[in-house]
This record gives sequence, structure tokens and C-alpha cells, in this order.
Amino acid sequence: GAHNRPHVALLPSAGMGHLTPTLRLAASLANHGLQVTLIVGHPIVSAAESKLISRFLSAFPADQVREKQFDIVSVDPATVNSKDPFFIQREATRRSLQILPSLVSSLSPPISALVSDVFLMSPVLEATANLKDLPQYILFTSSARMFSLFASYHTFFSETSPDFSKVGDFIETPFPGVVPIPKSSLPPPLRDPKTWFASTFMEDSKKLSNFDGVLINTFEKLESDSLKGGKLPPLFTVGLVPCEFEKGSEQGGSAESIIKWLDDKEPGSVVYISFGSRTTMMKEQIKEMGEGLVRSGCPFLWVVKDKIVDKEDNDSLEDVIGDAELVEKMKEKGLVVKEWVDQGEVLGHKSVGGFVSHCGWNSVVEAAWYGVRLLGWPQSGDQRINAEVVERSGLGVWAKDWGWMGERVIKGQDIGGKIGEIMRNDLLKSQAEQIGEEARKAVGDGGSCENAMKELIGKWKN
Ligand code: BUP
Repeated sequence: GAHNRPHVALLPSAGMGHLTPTLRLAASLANHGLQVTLIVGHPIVSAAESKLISRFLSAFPADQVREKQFDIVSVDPATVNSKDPFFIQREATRRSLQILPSLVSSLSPPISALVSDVFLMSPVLEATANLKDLPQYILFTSSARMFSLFASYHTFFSETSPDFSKVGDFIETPFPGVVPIPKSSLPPPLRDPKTWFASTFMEDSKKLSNFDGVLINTFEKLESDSLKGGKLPPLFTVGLVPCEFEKGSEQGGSAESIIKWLDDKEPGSVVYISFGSRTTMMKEQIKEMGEGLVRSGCPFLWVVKDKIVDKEDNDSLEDVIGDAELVEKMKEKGLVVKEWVDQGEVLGHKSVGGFVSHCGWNSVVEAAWYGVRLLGWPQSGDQRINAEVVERSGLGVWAKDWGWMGERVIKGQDIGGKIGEIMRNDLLKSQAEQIGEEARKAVGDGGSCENAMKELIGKWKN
């Protein structure tokens, strides 16, 4: 019957950091023989997201993968408590999801499960309240360590006294194995229960039990302590690896020239620098970063960003760096680009040996997957908590005294020094390589991620 080939619907949230893991999950499910429908709200915020969705859709035949579109109502940004376009999109999506029940019922064959991005969990629950029989899952797009904080967040406050000062310097989650979380690593908005972010966290974490399971992109060797069990709903550690469809190497395109540039470098010699799809740096910090890269003495590939949304970005590289002399100096050893690069392809390139990262979770797992050691420079949100995972696992180290984004300007000398340290550190190199091997085992036949995926699929067959 139809249920021997389950049909699953996936609902991503806005931003590449959310879309990418959803599409990797979709690809993995399709490759395991399932039929997948991707539910996409239009209009889409960034060009990078639109391109990735089309590449994904054209990589699979329509009997494996389909897109189902819905309209996102436009909201008055003044009614949203943020200026971040991705956040505004999330809010607009929330206000547009009443369509979900009819959309879901229109899918044929009927779906065995709906997997939604954690950022949409409350609106999805509300909208689907009458679809009682629909198995529902969450894709948690950060670390299991961050999940432990999320799942227990509501227990740290009493309803009558939402006072975080009563919480000690370290936060103990109720879950076995999870190393206490330093209060200083908490995303700043989560330290004040009165913020929008904190109250959403509090409400959402109480509702987790309404779901049948949570999918997390992680694996045993990376987060053994946070995966000791005891969590409800059950966690499924699905390994979401970079896919072929993400490659955008059009003939003669910039992607191709980046790879050519890398091809000429010594194995393991290049340091790659990227702070993800939505972190922008202050002008002054961009300059110091450039100076630091020159001082490090290593060949470097730097993806520089000063606008949140790519469509709004028309500045030249010289404008962004703001120092023609520095641009010239950097050309000797480095390649600086402003456009989207296929990070999976870069990290997988034999010349790349180190990664300076903001520790967005996707970037961390990609570094782990390719066994590239990492210097973490967390900027906001969950990134310090992820950086702690990096250090505990042995994948890398992180700059603990560089502050949160924009707090102060870190000097080129300090940046160059730290980069030199990780690039010369052979112990770190071999630890990272070992994690890469473990990652491959985890997604291979009989590995823990592959087993988790099979267990999920097994449930969806019944
Ligand atoms: Br920039 C950039 N190429 O040029 P994170 C990013 N990426 O492939 P974020 C590229 O975007 P959140 C580029 O490989 C990763 O899969 C990168 O996700 C890819 O950070 C993704 O690392 C970025 O989780 O998202 O963008 O800050 O805010 O959700 O953490």
C-alpha cells in the first residue's frame, strides 16, 4: 500500500541556516525512498534561498520531491519587534499559517508526518490543533546542548518571580550528561525573561511534549554528553550532510574560480573565514579582521558580509573593506569574496585546514563532517553554546574573551595570533580529522545517525 512508501511534508523557516538543514533532510529522506513535499512560503526573503530551492527541486524527479507553495501575508514591520528581515518573515509566516490544515489535507497521497522547523513550532501547533492524528516532528536547527537549554528553559523561572538573578553562574539542566551552561554563554535575550525571545522560549519549551519527536543534526562523537537520553519527546540524531545539489559551480562562475584558487595551495594550508548567512560585521572590525588575516601569514579565503540580505548588497569589495591599501595587501596571500560560496565544497577541499567561524550550528557540523579544525568567534544567539561543543569535542577552540558581536573591536594582532595558533596546532588537526571520520561512520551503514533515520522511517511506515 501507499504507506510502504511514506510521504512526508517539511516546513522550513526563513534564512539559509534553516533552509539548508531542511533541504538536506529532504534529500536524505528522498534518497531513502520516501516521497517528500517541501512547503514553501512565498515571497522568499533572500536570493540565496530562492536559488537553493530551485537547485534542490531540479535535482529530484517530481515523484520523489515536490514543492507546495503558500502565500505569506505582508506585515507592517512596525508591528514586529525586530528589524531583522528574517525575523519579520518568521512573524509574517506565523500570521499566514492558518492555511496549513487545508494545505496538508490536499497532499496526495496523505502524509505520514509533518516536520516543522522549531522556529515555527507554536504557530504550527495552533494551526493544526484539529489534525489530531497527524504525527508531528520538530527539526531543531542547533546543537543538542542548545536543545537541552531550550527544553528546560521554562523550569528556570517561577511564574510569580521571573527573576534570572536567582539562577547561579552555571545553569544545570535536568538532563543527564549535559555539562552545566555558563550563564555568560546564554544568548543575551534569554537572560531577561521579559524579552520576546525569552517568553517565546518559555512557552514553546512547554509544548514540546505535543510532538512525536525532535530531529537534530548531530552525532555521538560531537555531543556524547548531551545525548545521554532522558529527553522527551525522543531525539533522533539525523546526520545532515552537504549535498550535491548545493553546488553552484556554473562554468566560469566565481565558484569555479574560488576552487581553482584553492587547487593551487598546499594541502591543509588555507584558513577559511565566514560568519554565516546573517551575521554582519562593523566596518572597523572588518578592517581589523583583514589586518589579522594578513598577519596570520596563512593563505586565506574570506567571505565578508556587511548586509543581512543579499539582494540589498550592491557594494564593491573596496567599499566593504573601506581601505584600498589593505585590499591590495590581502591579495598577496588571500582571496576575499562577497558572494555566496558553497561552504561544503570549500570545507571539503584538501587545501583548507582551518575555519574561523561564528559557530552557527550548520557551520560547526560541516566543519566536523570535513574534519576541519575550528576557531570559534561566537557573535550572538546560540553560538557560544555551540562553541562550547566545539571545544569539548576537540574539534577546535574558541575566543572566550572577545565579547559578543559589536561589544568591542578585536585587534588584528590578536586575530592573527589566534589563527596562527590553530593552524600550527597538530594535535587539534588530528583531533578534527578523527571527528570527521566518526561523522562519516555515523551516517554510514549501521552508524548512529543512519540508524536514527531508519527508526524514524520505520515509524512513518506504520
Ligand atoms: Br555566508 C555562507 N555559503 O557563503 P549557520 C553560508 N553558507 O554555503 P547562520 C554557504 O549557510 P543561523 C556562504 O555552509 C551553512 O550551511 C553554510 O548556517 C552556508 O549560520 C549555512 O552556520 C549557514 O548555522 O544561521 O547563517 O548564522 O542564524 O540559523 O545560525
